[in-house]
Amino acid sequence: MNRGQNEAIMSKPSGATGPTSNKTLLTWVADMIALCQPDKVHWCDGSKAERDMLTAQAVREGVLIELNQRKLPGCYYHRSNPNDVARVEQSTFICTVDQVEAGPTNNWMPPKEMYQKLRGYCRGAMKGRTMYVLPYLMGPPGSPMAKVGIELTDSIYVALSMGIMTRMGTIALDQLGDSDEFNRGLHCMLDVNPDRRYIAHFPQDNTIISVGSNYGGNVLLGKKCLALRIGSYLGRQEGWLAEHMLILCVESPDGEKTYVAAAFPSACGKTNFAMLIPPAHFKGWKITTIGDDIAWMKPGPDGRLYAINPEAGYFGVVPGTNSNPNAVQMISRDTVYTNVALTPDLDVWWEGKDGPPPAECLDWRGNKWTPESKEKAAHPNSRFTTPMTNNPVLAPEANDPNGVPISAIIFGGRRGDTVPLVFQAFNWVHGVYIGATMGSEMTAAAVGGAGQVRRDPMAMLPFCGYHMGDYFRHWINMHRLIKHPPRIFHVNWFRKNSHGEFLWPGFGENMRVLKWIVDRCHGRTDADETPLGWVPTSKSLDVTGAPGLSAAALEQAQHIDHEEWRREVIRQEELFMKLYSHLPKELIFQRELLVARL
Ligand code: OXD
Ligand code: MN
Repeated sequence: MNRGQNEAIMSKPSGATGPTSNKTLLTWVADMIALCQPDKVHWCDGSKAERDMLTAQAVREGVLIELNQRKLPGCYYHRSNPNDVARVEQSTFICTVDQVEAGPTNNWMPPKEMYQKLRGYCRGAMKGRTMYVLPYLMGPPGSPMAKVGIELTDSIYVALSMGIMTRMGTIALDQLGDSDEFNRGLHCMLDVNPDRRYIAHFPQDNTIISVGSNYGGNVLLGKKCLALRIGSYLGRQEGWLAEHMLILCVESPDGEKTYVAAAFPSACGKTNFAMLIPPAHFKGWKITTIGDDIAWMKPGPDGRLYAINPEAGYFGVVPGTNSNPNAVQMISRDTVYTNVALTPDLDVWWEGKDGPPPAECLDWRGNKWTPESKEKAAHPNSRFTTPMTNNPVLAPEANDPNGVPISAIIFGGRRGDTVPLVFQAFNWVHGVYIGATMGSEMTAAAVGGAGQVRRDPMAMLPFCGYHMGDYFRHWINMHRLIKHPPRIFHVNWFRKNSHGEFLWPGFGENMRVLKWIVDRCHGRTDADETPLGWVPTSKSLDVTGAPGLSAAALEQAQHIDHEEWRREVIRQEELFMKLYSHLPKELIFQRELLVARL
């Protein structure tokens, strides 16, 4: 970008000017400028020159630290406010006119009241600051499923991160044209104070206002806010599904491609699974990634369910990444690291990273750390933000505007007990029941409660933008629109023995389960019927050469204990009671059938 152009977009705020003739957009931006009163307004075009300029500025301002460019070319380091390291579900609101629409699993406030409160916080909040106008596209360009959002933010970290996570800039304005159908997002950091932290969604206005935070999940508005909360609301109206799912392709040695979507709660290994490296035994098999966190799925003209990944980058949990060489390679360049530890030679470190710990470094808070320190050097929810094009196994289909046809949907939680390694639903409604009753131990991705088992239906508890009971109804209804529905499965990689050791080796070895799932989808492998669903026969799960997996451990990993399951059904009851008035009767029948089978 030359200097002249740059000055044009770094203009003094003057109402309705910008690199678009879209009147609705210009008017809305002008209104927000009048409200927030920034000193400058920068419309982002998404170019490389702009990125370089903003990165240099962020380094000058101390928002980013340039990492060792010899070891980590194009990589930068960010440390967040220590009070702002994860999603805050207690500050996340769905503001529909009628509280019933938001349902009992969401925080709610009437839109009028919330607008008033947040407009109060935003008034003059950008004085002395720059407002970045970020037009962004969720989905491949030209896709009929893609959506446009505009995020206004006073955070340069957000501007740079949205440039990685979405197709940001002119490309989005081109897709939008003169349409008034875009998500309106406003983000003001304020003083990053938990007492004035709100992530408020107004699904009826396709609007989001986020204040008081600078943590990705709260402020990269395309991700959880638009792609899931507002997306799920729009999906119900328009006949599609917005899901917290990775999308991967399993390619066989003879080139057969099977597409799989999988919903796991936050920080349960979705990114790792999406770029899994098959063990040597699976010579010629390949996994490629379409998406690592979010799937938008819509019935296609051939009666199959088609999925796109609306995102263009990955915002992943760093600790645990080094178990996957693809992921290690992916984050070795052009990546922003947040809240890991910083070594004296400007490298990054986290607990569990290969090699010895540094003799000394700065922890995620910026304090001196040595291996004797009691605290962790990296925050357990430290993150990388990296473009999907860095992924060595990125599927070319990630850019296909039509998406990919899904053959299998996998639900999975983190459960130390009760839940077997893998089972398959008897049919779609049974699959919806399995997804609806999913439980998982909470992780560091959200503030509070880590380790406790909670019901997390379809891994969407924190992300469903309307009544969860209506969401289940929408899932059941979708069946009518899909002539060839995906098969539905449940997995649990995290079951432990009585010594607290994992029974299943996990990581790349998950390919063994994936292969069984794919074979089931193509009707070419056997299964045994159990009360929970179909499970692999003793011969159909290929465990040849699985490291450290004894027959006894596998048996334990797959064991169904009827007593434990009776208790599990009682625990599921709590969520069902909460949703009772909107709970599809089909799910109550499924529950009765399960009890009868136990
Ligand atoms: C995420 C999350 O960041 O689920 O993807 O919290
Ligand atoms: Mn997620």
